[in-house]
Amino acid sequence: MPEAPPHRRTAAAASLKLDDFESAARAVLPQSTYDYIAGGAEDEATLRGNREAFARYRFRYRVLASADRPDLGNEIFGQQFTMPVHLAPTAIQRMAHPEGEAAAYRAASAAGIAYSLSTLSSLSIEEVAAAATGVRWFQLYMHPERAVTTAFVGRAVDAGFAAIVLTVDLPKTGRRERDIRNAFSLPEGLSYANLESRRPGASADGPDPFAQNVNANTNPALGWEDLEWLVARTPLPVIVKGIVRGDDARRAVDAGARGLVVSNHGGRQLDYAIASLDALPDVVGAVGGKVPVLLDGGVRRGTDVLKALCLGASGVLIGRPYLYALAVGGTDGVRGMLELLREEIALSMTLLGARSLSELSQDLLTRF
Ligand code: FNR
Ligand code: LAC
Repeated sequence: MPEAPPHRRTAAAASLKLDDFESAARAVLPQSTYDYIAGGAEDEATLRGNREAFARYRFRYRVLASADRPDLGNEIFGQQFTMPVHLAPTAIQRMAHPEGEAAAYRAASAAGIAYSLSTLSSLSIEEVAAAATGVRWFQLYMHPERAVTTAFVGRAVDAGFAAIVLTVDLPKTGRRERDIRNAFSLPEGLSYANLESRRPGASADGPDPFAQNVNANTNPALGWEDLEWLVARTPLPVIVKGIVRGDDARRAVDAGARGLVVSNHGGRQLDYAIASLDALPDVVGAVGGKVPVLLDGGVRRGTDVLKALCLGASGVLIGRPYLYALAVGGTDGVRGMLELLREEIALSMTLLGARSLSELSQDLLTRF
């Protein structure tokens, strides 16, 4: 990998918390790329709401708990991870850094956590699989043509992906006004590497060229029967991403989902959607421990991770923070960001009085 330009290295070194990577990335990214990553739908109420929900919880910590060497290890789908944080699927990562998805996956692999590859990636399923050996999950947008979806799943199986993450909160792309203002489109020189021969037709609708691309490759009429169809045709566990209700959670599990991600797509889809953290208890209660429940949306601090786990999550995903770290420092940037988060989680567990993740429970929280 070519050495990062000096301004990128300095920016990464100066980051003391996840939010610092955002300001550093903003300085090196084109405005329209930064807006695409940072933005949300319409009034961006859900984007802000995801953060506000975390701030409403406070810890009722335990003392004299001898939690000086907390164990952050956790297991999902029989796989052991070094901490309960994984990388969420996000589109076209070469927008952030020339090595894109390969660089982010290498960082996840080195950190001992899972990497989720988006259907809309800028390196192919096979290229990413060849970049590292850690646990990789494939995020699926179901295509209007089932044959295309079948081919994606077959390629993911052949390339050693351990799970399919089916995203269900994007029948159509949300209205992202920053992107409309910027007439945002795929940057010059990048492509949807898994969809090479499938450029959108002129009829694809959407307010900006990027949304048109996405809409041309997703099925707006997706239903429960499509989930059942997918489960029946894939040998991998299917994780459903984008659930915010207990009844939908139960239905997904009944349809064969082996895991769920409580998510509102980082506030990029339905605006005024409930904050992920606020949706979590209902989903956890409905699922009753049958499958692991993950959460994403607004996780920026070690304490956020602990709050989600206290409320019953088996782990969390992060999206934007690692794209910013990727922009400022490639693989090293993402590694550095993950180590920062790991240190925050460990210190907060010591101060909270929790020796392992299994000791985290709702009893340690209060909400106002
Ligand atoms: C996303 N997200 C997303 N989700 C998905 O299932 N497939 C995708 O291709 C994308 N693409 C994407 C691009 C960008 C730039 C962002 C910021 C997000 C949603 C993502 O997986 C996750 O749900 C949110 O990013 C979580 O919120 P935070 O951590 O960004 O607040
Ligand atoms: C996004 C889509 C591609 O959120 O998932 O931008």
